[in-house]
Amino acid sequence: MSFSPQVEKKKFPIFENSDLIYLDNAATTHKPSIVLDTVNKLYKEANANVHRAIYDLGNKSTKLYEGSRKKVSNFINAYSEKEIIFTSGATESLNLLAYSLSKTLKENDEILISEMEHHSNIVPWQIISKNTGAKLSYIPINKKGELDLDNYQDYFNSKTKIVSITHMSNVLGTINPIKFLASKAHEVGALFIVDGAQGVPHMNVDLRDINCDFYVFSGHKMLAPTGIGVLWGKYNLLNDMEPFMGGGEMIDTVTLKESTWNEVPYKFEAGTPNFAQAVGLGAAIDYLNEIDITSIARHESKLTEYALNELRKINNIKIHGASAKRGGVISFNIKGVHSHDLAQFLNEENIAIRVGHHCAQPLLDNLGETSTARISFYLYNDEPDIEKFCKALTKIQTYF
Ligand code: 7TS
Repeated sequence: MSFSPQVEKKKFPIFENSDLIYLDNAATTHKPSIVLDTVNKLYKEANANVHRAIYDLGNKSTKLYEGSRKKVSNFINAYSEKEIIFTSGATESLNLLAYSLSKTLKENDEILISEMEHHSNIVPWQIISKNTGAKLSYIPINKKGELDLDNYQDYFNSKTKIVSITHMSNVLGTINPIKFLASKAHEVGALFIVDGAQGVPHMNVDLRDINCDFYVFSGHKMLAPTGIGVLWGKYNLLNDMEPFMGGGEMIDTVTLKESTWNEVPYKFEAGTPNFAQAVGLGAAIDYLNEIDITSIARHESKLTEYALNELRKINNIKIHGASAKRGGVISFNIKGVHSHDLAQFLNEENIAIRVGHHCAQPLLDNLGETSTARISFYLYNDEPDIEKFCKALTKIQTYF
């Protein structure tokens, strides 16, 4: 099935009566009317706290909230909706995992991540490494901007207990061989976590096929509201883990002496969850299913190929990363033009791109840069967006 980005774009109010060219989708995506309307409708017609109000309104909101959990579960082919934990985003999901799994770590155990991770998949592990004495190691990156797995045996060993790797780099667009990494982690008895913040929004994710143990992502990068994200984990693993936050709903009993925990997933959903945003995520998933995520992946792949060809025609440009397996994210620098000047100039033309270290400073260090310019696509971008963007880049060069 194919779709028209121009037709879809009309369903996003932010683009109404605007010539905005939005190329910062790795940071966050815009919301179609159906998502905004769904959230609005929930507040107007079904606003009551979930899992506690026993009047009609409460039943309605709870049903919608749990319905979203089912939609998420189907979207990523989880074994059961009980394995879907709603969090505020990928960052919270990763912190939850780092905190809860740290209870099983001993001094000299090893945690393995990579040099291309987003800070949210580095800093929580640095914190628990310090707290537990477990060693944090990094898979390096090769010249193409891929994980250097030539000597993977050096990284996966009997001390490795946790491996946590991004599905796709938010700077280079490199798509990592996560199925291979999952099997290598499991061969040494380690748990395998995938940071899917740049995965699920852009490609078909089948958790059973990947065979990872945990997978995390954020709703706002896939057309849903902010403040909602997902932690998926295998049920038995979640069941054995300690809760991250304490509070309402995550308990079974509380006495002055101690508390016992509710069952998974509620054990990990302390307090009033972001139920309106969760319902919005359900609407975003319906929308993505209607277009079909595989068509979106194909569209982004074509657009990336087109953009790379057009960018290569620009003088003095350095495009970072050259992996054959890449998604719709391109980072570059133009000699003689600071990336912040570039972004400001593009802003004058109503073109939105991100510049900076993209919360991936170790990766930027590896590239020998302190800042890059980055464009990232979604389903509503098209070739004319790229043409206008490249034309603006050429104009900037004559200016500087
Ligand atoms: N992991 C990856 C790979 C990401 O790209 C991001 C956000 C996160 C985790 C954290 O997601 P959050 O929703 O919890 O913040 N990446 C970006 C970015 O590239 N520009 O702004 C945010």
